[in-house]
Amino acid sequence: MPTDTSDNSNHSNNDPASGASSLLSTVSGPSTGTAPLSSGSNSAQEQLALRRAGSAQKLAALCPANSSKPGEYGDAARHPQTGEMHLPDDVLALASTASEAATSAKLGDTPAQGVNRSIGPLDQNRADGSEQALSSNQGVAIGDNQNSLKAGIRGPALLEDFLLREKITHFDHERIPERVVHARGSAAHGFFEAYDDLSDITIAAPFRQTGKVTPVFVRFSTVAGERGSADTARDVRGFAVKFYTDDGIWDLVGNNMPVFFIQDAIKFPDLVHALKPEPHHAMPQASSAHDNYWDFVSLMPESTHMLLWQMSDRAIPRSYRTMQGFGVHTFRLINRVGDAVFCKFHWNPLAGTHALVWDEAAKLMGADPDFHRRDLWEAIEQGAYPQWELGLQIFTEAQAEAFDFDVLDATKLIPEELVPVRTVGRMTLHRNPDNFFAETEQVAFCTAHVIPGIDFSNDPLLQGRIHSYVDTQISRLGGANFHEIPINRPVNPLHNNQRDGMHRQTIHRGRVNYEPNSLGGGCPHQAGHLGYASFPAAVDGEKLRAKPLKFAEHYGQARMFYLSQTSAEQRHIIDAFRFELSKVQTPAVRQRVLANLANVSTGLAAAIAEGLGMVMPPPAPVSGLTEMPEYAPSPALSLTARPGVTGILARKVAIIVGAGVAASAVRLAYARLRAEGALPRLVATRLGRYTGMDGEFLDAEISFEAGPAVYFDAVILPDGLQFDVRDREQRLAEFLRDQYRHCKPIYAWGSARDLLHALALATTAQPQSYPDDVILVEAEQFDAGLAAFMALLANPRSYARED
Ligand code: HDE
Repeated sequence: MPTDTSDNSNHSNNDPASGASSLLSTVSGPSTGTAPLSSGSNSAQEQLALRRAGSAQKLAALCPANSSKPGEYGDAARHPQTGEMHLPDDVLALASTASEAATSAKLGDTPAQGVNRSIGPLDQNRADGSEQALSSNQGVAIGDNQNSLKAGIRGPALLEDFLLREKITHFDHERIPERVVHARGSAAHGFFEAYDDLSDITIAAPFRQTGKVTPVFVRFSTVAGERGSADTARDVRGFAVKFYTDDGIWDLVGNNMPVFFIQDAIKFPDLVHALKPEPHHAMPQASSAHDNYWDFVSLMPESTHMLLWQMSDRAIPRSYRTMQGFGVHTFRLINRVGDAVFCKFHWNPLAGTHALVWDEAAKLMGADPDFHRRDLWEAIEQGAYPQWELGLQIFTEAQAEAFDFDVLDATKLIPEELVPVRTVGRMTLHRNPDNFFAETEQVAFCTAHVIPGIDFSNDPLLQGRIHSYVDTQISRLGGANFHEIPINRPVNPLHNNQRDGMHRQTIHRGRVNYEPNSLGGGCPHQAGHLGYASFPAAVDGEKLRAKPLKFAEHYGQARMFYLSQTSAEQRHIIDAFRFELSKVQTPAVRQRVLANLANVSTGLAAAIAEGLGMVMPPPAPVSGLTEMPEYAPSPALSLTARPGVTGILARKVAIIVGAGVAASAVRLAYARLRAEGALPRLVATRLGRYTGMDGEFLDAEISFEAGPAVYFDAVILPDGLQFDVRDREQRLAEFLRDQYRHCKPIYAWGSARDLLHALALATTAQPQSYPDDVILVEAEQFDAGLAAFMALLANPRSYARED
């Protein structure tokens, strides 16, 4: 007859006759919960087993049935309940083992209840070897790191050399698969501060109170190139932000352009195959300038808008610090009472939006493939912390329906004139990673990582991304436990019943790894209304593969973008198309691109055709399913709309020095630039000490070979500077020509003006204004000239010289 054991809560911890010997076995116990035989005096071990079993029984008995069940069905399920939870009366009730009180240097303390010690600050994973000796991965001190173990001094190496083998084996496995896109990237730590309390709009933790600070880790990247490719390639830039919020990880995985090439995730592998190096010869690296790419995009007219962004100066940013970021898709924000609004995310750099010019970007690929990585690193080391403001475009579903375009179509943006951007906070990057691999390489961004208050829209691109990112981390980071890599762990406690798998780090206490349970007191229990709840958007319709009609219009916003650019920006777009298409070898592909662009602007298409020596084809047929809306130009789409507010902070200035220059004035200029956060450097033909005209000396910091013109945002030529006759390669002349060609401010005073005249880079001796950003002044006007130069430097580059 079955015995009811539910009343065995009096299974006393110290009752010597309560079945201890049975409990020392791992199978079966007395049906009554009491011992069939008593030894009379229980050992310490038996007493622990009794305590554990007794308290487990008590805990399990608190849950005679699953009280949550009825709430899982029908309307009741709309409001998930908090799971039932009970506390044990004895910590041993939840222990894996009755022996958990045994401690050692390895085991640490007795486990604490309800605590996940594997998360928390990264300190627990940082290692610093200073003042330490070398050791093996097993902690054995290494006496000799120079010689392998040999049989005789000239003899063969021995298989038994476990130190050699451990070291080489680890080395053999140092590389992991690179990201299939966005392989090349750089990252930094920082924090986000909320300007306002947005809880009326969203319960998302970073926006819950004014001044709320949330740690972030941000990775910037290019898309096409491999891990070692050059930073300044023409490309879209990734702008991925991981927020370590009080409510878990939120990843806003965006780009520096607000639209995308395709409308449905199912086309992403095609796009990336076409973009990446061609499969037969694996060329070109980090470049879209090849047949496959233009073949594909010209057959996908929905990419036209994004192509204009990609051919614009946005695709060659001056720095990661000077580009915008966008969440691209429409997301949802949800408040406490469950109301939802739609939202687009914008990051606006306080340093302003600045770009390179193409010739400069191309030269930088050779001179410094790490240009953006170095720039980010150096800015942070210097204390010139990169900052962005976060802006939200908030709109309702009803508003969205009235737009000419579909907000679920990622090839369209919402003009700021239509829905203004509300600034809600600021992000500051203030710490470089300790270790590139552990942090920047192993960070795993996933669009599926959302927190309460943030939800998806039905954008078919976003829907596919929700799957892709988690999936890719599993192969890239070697298994399902990538969330346990320190950089990926949340800062809030995390408890669930997921277990095992490759490289599992967490050591779970207790035997319960399922829910519902009574043996674990029901824990970890479901969070109910405090947990994540998807917005109950209504879904209706047939199961089908199709796009909404508004998705069928591809040119209106491309035209808006083009018309919103300054004439210099438009010229750069034309030049970029000419360059890219000149590298395409199949005339029919070039033809198709032109035919698509003819629908955007005949002027644009004709200018490109002219550069390619082609006759303009007729415009590509349009679907006609949706009228092309007439958008007014949107000034916010020009890079000039955001000059920035941080002045000359982190701008790099070359001060060319040599024997006989006005050294005291150079020192003054250097100090003034530093005082305002710029990074001046003394550049010369060769390193060493130069004595100036006034007897002061200057130590050159970098030579022309190591610091070519493309490294610098501007150049200063001091009085007394001359061409070095020994410099047969004319490096100073080349330096100045590049500075001039790349439209950067130039300041020369006194006799140094002659250098520019000699190179025909300046026409007037002393213009009153500086229309082409070349400042030439007499020696006595050094101060005024420097002030004018610093004012120019604080502004965006002027492209007047190109006209
Ligand atoms: Fe990504 N994308 N993507 N993407 N993406 C990846 O995830 C993918 C898209 C973006 O610094 C991959 O971890 C699909 C749009 C950034 O680590 C992968 C689709 C936007 C990063 C992936 C898109 C992005 C990635 C490759 C179409 C802008 C780098 C490695 C549906 C909003 C994040 C990885 C970092 C990386 C898939 C389209 C941004 C394969 C399927 C649109 C910034 O999962």
